[in-house]
Amino acid sequence: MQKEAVKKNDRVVEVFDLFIKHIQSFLEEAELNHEEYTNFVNWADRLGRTGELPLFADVFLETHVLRAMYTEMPGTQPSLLGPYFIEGTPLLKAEGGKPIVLTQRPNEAGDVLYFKGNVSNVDGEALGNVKVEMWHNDSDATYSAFDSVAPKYNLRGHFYTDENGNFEVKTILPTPYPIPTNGPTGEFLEYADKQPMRPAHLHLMFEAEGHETLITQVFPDDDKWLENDVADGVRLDLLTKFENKGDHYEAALNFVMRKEQ
Ligand code: MBD
Ligand code: FE
Repeated sequence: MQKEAVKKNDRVVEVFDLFIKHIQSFLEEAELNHEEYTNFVNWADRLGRTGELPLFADVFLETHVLRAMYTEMPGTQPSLLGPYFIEGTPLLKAEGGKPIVLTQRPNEAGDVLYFKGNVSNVDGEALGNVKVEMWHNDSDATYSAFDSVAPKYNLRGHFYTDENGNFEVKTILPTPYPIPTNGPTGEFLEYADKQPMRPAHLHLMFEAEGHETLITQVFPDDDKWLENDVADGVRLDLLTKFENKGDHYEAALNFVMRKEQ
């Protein structure tokens, strides 16, 4: 078999050199000894073998990538994609003048939530036909396709904004979420004395031609975990009131997309 030629990647060289430079000064400052280093390698090995590497990375690192990229930019702040996004969700359409219903089981437990919004861009233009991907957890705080017994696409789906950039979807309230504590990530939480909770949140991803894909989350503005989200995904412009209307809740938020560079 012929080996394919592998090209040197300048970005890899640049990033690896930076990584080593900072790791060296980190190791000097932390005064890590060899036993601690071995403990770390064994723990990281378990993290990989248990499939928790994406969880750990998205909880403890992703927020810093986003802050470095986006804090000073106009438009809606992105938030964490997280480890629970999956492709291939059902296309949802409004039927008979009723709102779009996010994929759910018959008699899905939880309080009904109507969530609506508008999508525009940084120039103030309304964006019709934007693909909106939405996913969130259920009343047991579990995500379909991961830690839930529900069908694969439960509480997941995608739909399109109307010609004025508006959408409305019927779902249930998301639930504050404890990240898994029974594996290496939980082991780390215990040693680091950190709590495992994320505030309740809706995951949303917006894709529009000529625009940067916006991956973000929406949080109820009265959630008790907003100030100590284990994953540090809360941003002020992503909070909104989840209003109790008696037999259902209503929430709304508008989203502003950046143009593609
Ligand atoms: C989640 O539900 C989540 O959204 C993130 C970012 C990390 C862990 C669990
Ligand atoms: Fe989540």
